[in-house]
Amino acid sequence: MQYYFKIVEKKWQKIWENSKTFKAHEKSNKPKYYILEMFPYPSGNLHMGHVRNYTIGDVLARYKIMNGYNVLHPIGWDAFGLPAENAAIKNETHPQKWTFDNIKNMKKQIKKIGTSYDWSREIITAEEKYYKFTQWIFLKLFENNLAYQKKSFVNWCPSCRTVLANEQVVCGKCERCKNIVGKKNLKQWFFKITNYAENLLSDLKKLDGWSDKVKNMQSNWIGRSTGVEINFKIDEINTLNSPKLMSENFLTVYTTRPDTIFGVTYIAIAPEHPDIFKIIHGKQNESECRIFIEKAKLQSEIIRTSSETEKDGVFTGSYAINPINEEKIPIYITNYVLCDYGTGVVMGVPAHDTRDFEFAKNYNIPIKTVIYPKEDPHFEVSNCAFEANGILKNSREFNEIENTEAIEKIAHYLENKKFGKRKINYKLRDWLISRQRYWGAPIPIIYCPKCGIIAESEKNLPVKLPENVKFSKNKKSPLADCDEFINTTCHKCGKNAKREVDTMDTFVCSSWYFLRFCDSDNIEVPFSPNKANYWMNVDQYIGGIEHAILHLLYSRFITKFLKDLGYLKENEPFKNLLTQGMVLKNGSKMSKSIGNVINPDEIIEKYGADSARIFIMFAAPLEKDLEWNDSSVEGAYRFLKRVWKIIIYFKNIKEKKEKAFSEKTDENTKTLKRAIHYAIKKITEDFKNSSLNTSISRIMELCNALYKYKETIDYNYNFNIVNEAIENILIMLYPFAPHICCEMWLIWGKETNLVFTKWNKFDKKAIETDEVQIVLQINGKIKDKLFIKTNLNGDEVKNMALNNQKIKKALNEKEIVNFIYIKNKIVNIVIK
Ligand code: ANZ
Ligand code: ZN
Repeated sequence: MQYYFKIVEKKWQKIWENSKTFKAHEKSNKPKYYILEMFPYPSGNLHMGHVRNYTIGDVLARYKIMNGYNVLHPIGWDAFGLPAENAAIKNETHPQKWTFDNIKNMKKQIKKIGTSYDWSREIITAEEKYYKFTQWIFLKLFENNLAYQKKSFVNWCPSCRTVLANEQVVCGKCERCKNIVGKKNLKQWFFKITNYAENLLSDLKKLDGWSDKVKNMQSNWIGRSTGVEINFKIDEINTLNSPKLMSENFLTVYTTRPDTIFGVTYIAIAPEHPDIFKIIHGKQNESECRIFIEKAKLQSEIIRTSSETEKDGVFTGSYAINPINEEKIPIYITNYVLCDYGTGVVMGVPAHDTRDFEFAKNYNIPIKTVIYPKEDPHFEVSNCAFEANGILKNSREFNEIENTEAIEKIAHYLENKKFGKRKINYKLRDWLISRQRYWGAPIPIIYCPKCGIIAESEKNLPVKLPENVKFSKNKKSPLADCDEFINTTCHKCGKNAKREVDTMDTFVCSSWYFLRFCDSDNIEVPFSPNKANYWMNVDQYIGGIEHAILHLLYSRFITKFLKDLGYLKENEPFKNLLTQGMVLKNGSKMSKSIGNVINPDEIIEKYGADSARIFIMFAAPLEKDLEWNDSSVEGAYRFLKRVWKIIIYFKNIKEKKEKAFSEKTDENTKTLKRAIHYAIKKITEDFKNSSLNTSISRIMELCNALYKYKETIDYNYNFNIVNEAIENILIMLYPFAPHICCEMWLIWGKETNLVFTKWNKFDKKAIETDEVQIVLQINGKIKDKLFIKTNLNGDEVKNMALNNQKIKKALNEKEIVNFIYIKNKIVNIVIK
């Protein structure tokens, strides 16, 4: 009987599929466990990153079933998005066809890995029955004033002809097509995620099952900042050529460093600031200012705020008055101040802020030191800004106060004098969801000449994507050209009206899909709260670190929002989060352009899914990058053959020579028993700690112990212990290599279903031992390992060590200077 993985894998995949083994049910006495891998974008082909992601999820899902959980393990497709549309233009296929063909192909590939998905819950976000409810979520947000329209400057990729989120702009270039991203002023739809900024931040504390790394990334993205808004009066005396500015004309700055207010030597204002034209109107350099403003507006924020970008600006001709000392200071328009953070105006303190320092150097603005380091009272800023903590000077009654304290004192002073007020700001921006593209969920909004901007009525959902549209390179969104789509009637007044032609960012689709899996067939509502409350939250979520910010933040936002509306009990979607590392080949990420892509199909064809799974789980800790290695896959395959071989060996003996099995319990039996229970203990711990890469080697060790038993005993086997070893090898190997284990389980004569077999608890007694393993070193280098009885004294150990063959050889009669023995751990022999 040979191990033909192709036959075995096909056979079991069919059995699981036909008997709906992994179909999840809400009715169960077992505790629920919801395990989810980030659903794939149907790009066309599965890559090794997918395989790693789904294998990890599958191992955990199968393990949880064995541990008595009612497991939900679903999968679906994040099917809207740009590539489908770009492919449509390039290859003249319809995005729908391109997408669904890809899904079909990738589904076949995923099934070949042997994954335990409940395929009856499969969802495709581009299907009407799904995006109907994505639109429903839009309507709910709109009803609650959390979806709004605003004209704003957005990142615009001229080649993809669409708006990009900040994170889709990498080093000022479009993440997809690598063209330089510009700015465009467009009317756009936003979700008011900023309303949830504080919750999104403070609830991070509750997420014990998330890594600090991801939590920090989220926290930095939300970017809570506490500071003061200070009003600087605009000086009127210098406005001779312009209509008099009103006396209540102020520029309000936002600063986190009120302690530096005596060091302010200019005001910097963002080019997009709404009051900018009031300030430059009629000034000598008005036209120069206008040119600068237009230029700066086209630069993306990422470029503008990069430390490499030259700090650029232009003097407005106007001045402001510092409220604390009535000093007159010039107002500059600068590229490095952004309009939509704080107030869009900054008080420039060149002595204590690096950006301000660079700017001041470029424009010959005075630099006034107001903080000195404790140890140097005569300190003056010269080569670079002094940003560290210190003591105040040149700051009147605040002199000689520590600056950390002065922040409080001056904030208090400013508030008292009504010069300003404390303010909390967030870096987090509202979520721009408008996309000027076709392949997305249409935004369910109607423009009615009589009723204005109104939401489509819930009963008219979905607002369907029309199929017959033209894709061409030069036009805007194909929807903007599709009369059949645009023209509609207003559900309020019955008059002719127009539809919104923007579609939603695909992050909207993926911000709630984990809820849909709880009730994927529901055609009335996105999910029944009962079912969602049964399954939610996701107990274990697994995906790439590249989604650590946006996808997770948006999912958390939508979950919190739906909870506030009463549809959900949980206010966090993902209890535990595992971010798996990448799959590398020769040290770099697999990519077509480098030509180092390993095709999962070929690996499975050559070695089988079980071997590929074993390799993937074995080769690296889950969160670390994994270096692809063909010979290790081959090694995994040889290991499985070894497992197969020994089980067949014992099966044959069991059948032919039943009498060869004894009941006697000797030292060998005890040793094997210890190996079995030690493995159970360790692998169970591995699962608890998500450190599964070590589990395979533990199973290998157990397998070796069984081989050793077979060789030492020579035919007089204790059947009970052999059976216990084989059973546990199969149970513990099963989550990793499910096909071969199910087959072996049958061959070994088991009639139960291995999938639902209970994971064993280890027997404490069996692993108790009076032996420990110590290492033998010479000059700190390990030469051998040795089992010794724990009660040996130093001399006895010394004797054993000096008689050890490897030590003898290494010593080679050299003089021993020192002999160190750390009890039950290390022997170190020091030689010259
Ligand atoms: C004066 C000052 C002096 C500042 C100093 C810093 C150091 P966070 O912590 O990120 O909130 N700032 C405020 N609004 C800005 C905008 N729209 N564009 C660019 N920069 C802006 O940073 C707050 C600080 O960033 C503020 O404190 C302001 O500079 C700047 F020694 O004010 B500070
Ligand atoms: Zn109307």
